[in-house]
Amino acid sequence: MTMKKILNQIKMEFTVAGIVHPRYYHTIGVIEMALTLNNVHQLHIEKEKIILAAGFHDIAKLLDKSQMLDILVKNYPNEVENLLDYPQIWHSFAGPIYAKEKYYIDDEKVLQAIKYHTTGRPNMTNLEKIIFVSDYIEKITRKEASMIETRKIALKDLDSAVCKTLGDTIMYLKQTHKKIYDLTQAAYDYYLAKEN
Ligand code: DGI
Ligand code: FE
Ligand code: FE
Repeated sequence: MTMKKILNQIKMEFTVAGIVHPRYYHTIGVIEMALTLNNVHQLHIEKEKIILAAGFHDIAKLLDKSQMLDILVKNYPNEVENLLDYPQIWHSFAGPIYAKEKYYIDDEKVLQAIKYHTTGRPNMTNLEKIIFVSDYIEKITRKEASMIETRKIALKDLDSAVCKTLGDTIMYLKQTHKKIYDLTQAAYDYYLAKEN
C-alpha cells in the first residue's frame, strides 16, 4: 500500500459527519515520531511496517463500545471477562482484528504493535517500542510537560522512554482511580528492572 492510500483510509475512518476527528492528526503525529525514532536509533525497520502500525494503531478507537466488545467476545473469549474492567484498553485489543478484517492488514508484527500500543508488554520488539512511545510523545497533540520530557529521553534511550511512559501512565491511572491491567504492570516491572 502507498503512504497516500493508507492515510486516505485512516482519514475516512476518522471522519465523522464530514468532520475530521483530532484522532487523525494524532495518528499523523505518531507516524512522524515513529519514523524519527527508527532513524535516530538506526533500527532499520521497514518504513512500510512503521507507517502501517502507527497509522492503524488507533483504528478501532472511534467504534462504539458495543462494537469493540463484540470483537473482544469473538476473538478473546478467555480474556474478555477480565477485560471488562479496562475499557480504555479495548480499542487496542480490538485494533488488530478490525485492521485485518476491514483493511486487510496481515503483517503479524504490525498487528502485534497495534495490539500492545496501550499496555506495552515485557520484552517488546523495536517496532512495538517505537509505536508505544510515539503514541505518548508525538508532537502534534501531546503537549504536557511529562510528554515533552519523555520525548527528549526517547531521542537518547528508547528503553528508558518506554519505562517512563509506563511509569507516567500508571501514575495517571492511580490518580484517576482506574485499575491497572496485569500486562501494563508486568511491562513496567520489566522495563524498570532493565533501568537499574
Ligand atoms: O488511544 P490513545 O489516547 O492515543 O492512547 P493509549 O491507547 O495509549 O491509551 C488510552 C488510555 O488507556 C490512556 O488514558 C491510558 C489507558 N491505559 C493504559 N494502560 C492501562 C490503561 N487504562 C487502564 N484502566 N488500565 C491500564 O493498565
Ligand atoms: Fe490508543
Ligand atoms: Fe494513540
